[in-house]
Amino acid sequence: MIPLRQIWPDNLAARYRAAGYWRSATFSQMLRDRAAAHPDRIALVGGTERWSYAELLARAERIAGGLLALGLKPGDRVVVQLPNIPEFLSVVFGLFRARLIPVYALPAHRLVEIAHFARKAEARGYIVADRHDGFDYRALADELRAEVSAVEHVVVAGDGGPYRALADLPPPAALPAEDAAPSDVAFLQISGGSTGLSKLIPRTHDDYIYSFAASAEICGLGPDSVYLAALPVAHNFPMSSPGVFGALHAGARVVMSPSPSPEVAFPLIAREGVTITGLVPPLALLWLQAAANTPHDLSSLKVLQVGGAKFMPEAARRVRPVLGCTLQQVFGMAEGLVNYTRLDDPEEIIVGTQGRPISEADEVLVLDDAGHPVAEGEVGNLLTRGPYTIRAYHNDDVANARSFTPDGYYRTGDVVRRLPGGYLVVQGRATDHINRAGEKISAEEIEDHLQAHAQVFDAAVVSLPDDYLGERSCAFVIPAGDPPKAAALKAFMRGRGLAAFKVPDQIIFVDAFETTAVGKVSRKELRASLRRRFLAEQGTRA
Ligand code: AMP
Ligand code: DBH
Repeated sequence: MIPLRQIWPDNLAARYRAAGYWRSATFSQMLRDRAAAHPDRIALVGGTERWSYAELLARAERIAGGLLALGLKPGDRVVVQLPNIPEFLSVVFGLFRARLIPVYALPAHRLVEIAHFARKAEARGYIVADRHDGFDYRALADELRAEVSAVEHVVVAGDGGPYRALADLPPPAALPAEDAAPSDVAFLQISGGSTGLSKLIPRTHDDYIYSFAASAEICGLGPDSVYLAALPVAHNFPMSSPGVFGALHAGARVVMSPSPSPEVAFPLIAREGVTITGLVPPLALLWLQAAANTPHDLSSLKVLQVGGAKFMPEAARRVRPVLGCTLQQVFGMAEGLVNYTRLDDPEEIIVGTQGRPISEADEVLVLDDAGHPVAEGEVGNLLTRGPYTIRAYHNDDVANARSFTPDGYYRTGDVVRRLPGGYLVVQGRATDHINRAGEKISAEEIEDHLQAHAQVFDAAVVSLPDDYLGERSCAFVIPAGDPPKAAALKAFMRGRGLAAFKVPDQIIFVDAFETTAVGKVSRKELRASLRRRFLAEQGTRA
């Protein structure tokens, strides 16, 4: 197995420890400490379950022993694909306790993505829910095992069907006596995949605990806070900014919402007295609309976080008057750097910026295309390094060469302006991915799948502005002979086992792509020119 590591230069690691950013703690230790300090406090609410801190710990330890008894060995990687159910947390804390490595997949992922994660991480296990949102994950497990035979162990939260149910693990094996080292990689998070397939992001106990503990402080979490996990909790934002881990670190309560829709989330906010939650912009718009005349009492909500994609100032301005709470903009990435507007920032900052970094140790560069720093307030490429930003992806030399500078900065691909005080305004991005309601889609990956269709000669995928999604995906397709029906092409894409959010929202057939005098255009220029021409035509028609 390719070893998991995340290495900062010695001098910086020493500085991060000396400054107290890295606290020499591990996930297992954190949960043990909290369970010892306040065993009976409710940690987690979901469905009909209400677990105290002591109960969460006991369940995690039982799962840890059971997974080892199945034959998984410390160091093995396990793909975890669970929706927002309490078992998400008992499973991942169980994996940490057994020194197994979770690889976080989203419920929306399908065979293409899961097989990619399993291969890249060399996973031996796969933990899923039985069903969620009308989809049977046990069937996906069948397909995965047929494709990636190294995945020997499947465990199912709920009805196991042909597989082992989580509630029916074998009698526990002895747990490892030694805890992981704080500098060890704790899990693999998933990047949105700006070029090609998603990359695996190794995060250490030290760096991740720092990021969510510091986030919890910035977000004002304490023992009386109630955090609603509305977005899929495997995503880095609801996991760690401050997310479910930040909430548990603060001794607060986590409420799992099975869906982010107002119909499901509003009654939970009222019933559980939720004080803070996080949304992507399209959902925030939906909540603003629904909150205007809801029978549910939302007055407990103090902070609404919005991030994952740019929240436009006009919408941002409405949060306080409509919901009666503070907006917090969050601009983060699974690779590390997270920016927040602070709760007591002036309204112009909260509405008009995407916040400033968590840490005074976050190093932020805003550079022009030649690599020179731009003046304050000018637009440039955002690069960063710091105590919780990775130095390398797992098992991906090509991406590493592209995404990191020789002195260890992560090239975020985001184009920003930096204002006085370090506040960032996201202006756009340098790479060609689509940010569809916070889900990042690689143009390249989708073009590859389109080209696999017999009636597709060539395809270019671009983002188009969308009132609701922020951006939607549009595929320009040159047919090979008779064009296929757009609906058939979409069905073909779904049939390839792709997450549904990656299926192009719109397909436009064209006869040819323009070429320059040289007869050759870079994909990037081609996409830009297709987008420009389409928007210009729309403009003239409107
Ligand atoms: P990932 O690297 O897949 O975790 O995706 C992180 C990316 O999401 C960032 O690099 C940004 O492009 C985008 N993003 C996250 N939050 C925001 C935000 N508040 N405004 C604009 N873009 C955002
Ligand atoms: O989009 C993201 O990846 C994101 C957004 C907000 C993120 O990873 C985060 C906060 O931590």
